[in-house]
Amino acid sequence: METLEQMEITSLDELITSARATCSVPYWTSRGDWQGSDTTDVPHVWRWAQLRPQLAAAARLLPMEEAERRALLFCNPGYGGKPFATSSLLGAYQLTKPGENCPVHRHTPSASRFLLEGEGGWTTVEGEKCVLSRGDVVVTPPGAWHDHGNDGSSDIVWMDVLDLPLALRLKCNFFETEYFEVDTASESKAPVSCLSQSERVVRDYSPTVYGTGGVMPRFVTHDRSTGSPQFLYKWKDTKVRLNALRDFEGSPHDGIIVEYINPVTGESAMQTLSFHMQLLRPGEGCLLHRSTASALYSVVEGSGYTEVEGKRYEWGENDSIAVPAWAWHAHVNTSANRDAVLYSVSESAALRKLGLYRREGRQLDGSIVRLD
Ligand code: 1HN
Repeated sequence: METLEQMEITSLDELITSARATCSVPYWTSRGDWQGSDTTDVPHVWRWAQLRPQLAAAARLLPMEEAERRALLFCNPGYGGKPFATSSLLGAYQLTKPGENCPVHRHTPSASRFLLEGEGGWTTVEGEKCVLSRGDVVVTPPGAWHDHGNDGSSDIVWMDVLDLPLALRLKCNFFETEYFEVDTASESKAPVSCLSQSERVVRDYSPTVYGTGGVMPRFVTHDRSTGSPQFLYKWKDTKVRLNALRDFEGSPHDGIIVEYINPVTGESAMQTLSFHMQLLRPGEGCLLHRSTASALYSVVEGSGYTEVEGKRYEWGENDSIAVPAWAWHAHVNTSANRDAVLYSVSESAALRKLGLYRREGRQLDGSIVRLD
């Protein structure tokens, strides 16, 4: 009997069979398998009016000790029930009752919270207690210790966005929960295991040090994380900037749009995630555009719709909208007298670093231009 290696291959079909038997495949038979994109996520809106009552039920029925996090994870219908909002982003609405907290931990995925409801919710990031009001953003860079809680008198709800699906696909998703601090009050200087961090810098450190663009103290270290040294971005500051810009023409594709940045480098606020806030003036409709990054939006103010690949997705306050990568989309503020404001998170920062970011837009005459 001839071995596989000894058999002479006399046809292309035999070659294919022989190649498969040795775990290879002829290039010319496999092109369809890897050309294009394997993204399966679809546009979707998670409606606040539908999910908020479910969170209330979870608050009523489930003690925090059993939930660990009282979060409703967004499942993109394109992923058959997996908790991925888009190909790269995990999103969730999370409710924390007064007095509850989530123990300190750190992980490789980049994470962010955006406060939707209530006062007194906080995340302590590397010893900075960031107390959130509606519209505030807090980022927890990879490897930064963080714990959460609610010191207020009513429930708080925020939207979590993490690049966990991206980290999973890159096989670098790690979580750690063993956190130690030296108890300064005790005789022994041995580190002890802690569930929460002590505050090591003053409240509102981030907005105090970095909140005014254009000036920055030169007597503090900016080396605080793998990304931005600013962890907390206040909505009141962003709102002032958006209003100051409202009479500019803005972007035809995104209206009056600003990006949350690392104040030291001017780059995106995180190594992998970018954060934007955009103002759509009354009646403003944007032109279609698409990018290689997916995005998850939260409606801060107003109402309107996003057209994605020819279909309209209506939205109102606190709704969350997933726009898949490379999908043509445009936002429209349908109100004649009210602003619409959209917050969004995308993985474009990661793609830019990898040289994989690309953006295209349609012009008024229908032609397509490369934007980035
Ligand atoms: C979350 O808030 C964290 O606290 C980690 O960093 C993982 C997974 C799903 C929803 C929320 C965090 C999470 C999460």
